[in-house]
Amino acid sequence: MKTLEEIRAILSQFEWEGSLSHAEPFGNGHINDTYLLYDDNREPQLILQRINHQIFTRVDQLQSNIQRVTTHIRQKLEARGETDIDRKVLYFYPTHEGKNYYFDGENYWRVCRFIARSKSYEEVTPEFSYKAGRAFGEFHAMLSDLPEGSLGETIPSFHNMEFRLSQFREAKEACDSNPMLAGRLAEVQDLVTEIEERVERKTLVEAMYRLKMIPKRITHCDTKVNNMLFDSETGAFLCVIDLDTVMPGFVLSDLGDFVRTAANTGAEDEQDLSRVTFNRPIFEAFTKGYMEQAYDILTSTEIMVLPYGAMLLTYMQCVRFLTDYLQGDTYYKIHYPTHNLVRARAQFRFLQCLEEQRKDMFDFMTDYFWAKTKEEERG
Ligand code: ADP
Ligand code: GN1
Ligand code: MG
Repeated sequence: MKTLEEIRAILSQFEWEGSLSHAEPFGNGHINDTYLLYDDNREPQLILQRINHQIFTRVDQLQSNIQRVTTHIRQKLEARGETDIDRKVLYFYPTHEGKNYYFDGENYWRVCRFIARSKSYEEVTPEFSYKAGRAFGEFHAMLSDLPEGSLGETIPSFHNMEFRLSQFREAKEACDSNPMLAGRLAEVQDLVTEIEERVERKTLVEAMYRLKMIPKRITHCDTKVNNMLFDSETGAFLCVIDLDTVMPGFVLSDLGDFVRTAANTGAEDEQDLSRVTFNRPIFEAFTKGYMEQAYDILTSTEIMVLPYGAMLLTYMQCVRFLTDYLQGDTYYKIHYPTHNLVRARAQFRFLQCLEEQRKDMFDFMTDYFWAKTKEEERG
C-alpha cells in the first residue's frame, strides 16, 4: 500500500487539477493494484492503478489498445447524440508529457476518471444479466469496424486453450522435479485426469480458427461480472471497464467468461462445492441481450458455437488456476496457501454443472436462431 504522499507524487505527473484528501485500496482484482482517490470535498474522483508489468509486459501496447478503444467508443456515443458520455466510457488522464501512463522507474501507473454514482456487482439477477448481454453485444458491435491490426495482443495467446494446456504440462513437469512443490502434483492427480480427458474437445476453437470457420474480433477477454458498471440509482448499464485485455479474440470467450462468473451460484473460489450450481436463466438472459445487439455482426457458425464458450472459459480458468498452483502461486494474488487449488476445484465443479446442462444451452441457442431466421424470412 502506497502512502498518501507517494500517491500525491505519482498523481502530480498527470494532468489532473485538484487536491487529494485521501486514498484507499479498491476492487477485487487478481492482477493490478487499484486505489480510489478522494478530493478535498471527500468526493471520489479518480481511480489510480498500478499496472502489473510482470504480467502485462507490453505496457505501451496495452495503453495504446485502451486509448484506441475508448476513443472509438466515445466517438460512436457522440455521433448518436448520447448524453452523460463521461459515465459511459472510461477517460484516462494524460501525463504532462502527453503519455497515457507514467513510469516511476519501478512501476507503471495510470489514472482514470471515477464514474460517479456507479456500482459493480459480484452477483446479478436475470434482469441485470440481460442488460450485461446487451452491453457486451454493443461493445463488440461498436468495435467491429476498427481496422484489422489496430489492436495488438497485450498478453500473447491469452485465451488460446492449446497454449494454456502447454503451460499446464510444463508446470506439471517442473512441479514433479521441484522438491518444494512435488507434494502438490500428487494432491491434484484426480483433477489432472479430468483435465486430460477433456483436452480434445476443448481445443476445438483453435482448430476452427485455423480452418477459417470462425474469425477473431476485438473482444474484451475479461468479461467477469464485476467488470461493468451500473448506475447505482437507476440500475441502468453505464460502462464496460477493466480494458487491459481488450484484443483480438473469439466472441464466445466473452460470453463464456460472463457465464463463468455470473451464472455460478457459488463464488469463483467457493470452498463449499454444494453451493456451486449453474443458474441457467442468467445464461439465457445474457445470450438474449447479447444477440439483440451483436446479431448483425456475427456469422451463423459463431452464433451456433456461442454456448461452448461457457464450458471453454470455465475449463480454461480451472487449468490456469491449477497451473499457478503447480508453479508455486506466481501469477494470481492469493489469500491463503491453497487458494489457487480451491479456485481450480470450484471451477471444475462449475464445469461439471455446465456439462450437465450442455444440451439445454445449445437448444436455447438453436431455438433463438431458428426464431430469428423465421422472422427475417417473413421480412
Ligand atoms: P482489476 O484489474 O483490479 O479487476 P478494475 O479496473 O476492474 O481492476 O477495477 C476494480 C473495481 O474498481 C471494479 O470492479 C469497479 O468496481 C471499480 N472501478 C474501476 N474503474 C472504475 C471507474 N472508472 N469508476 C468507478 N469504479 C471503477
Ligand atoms: C484475472 O484482474 P482480474 O481479476 O480482472 C485474469 C483473468 C482471469 C481472472 C480470474 C490478465 O482478472 O484472465 O479470468 O483473473 N486477468 C489476467 O478471476 O490474467
Ligand atoms: Mg476487474
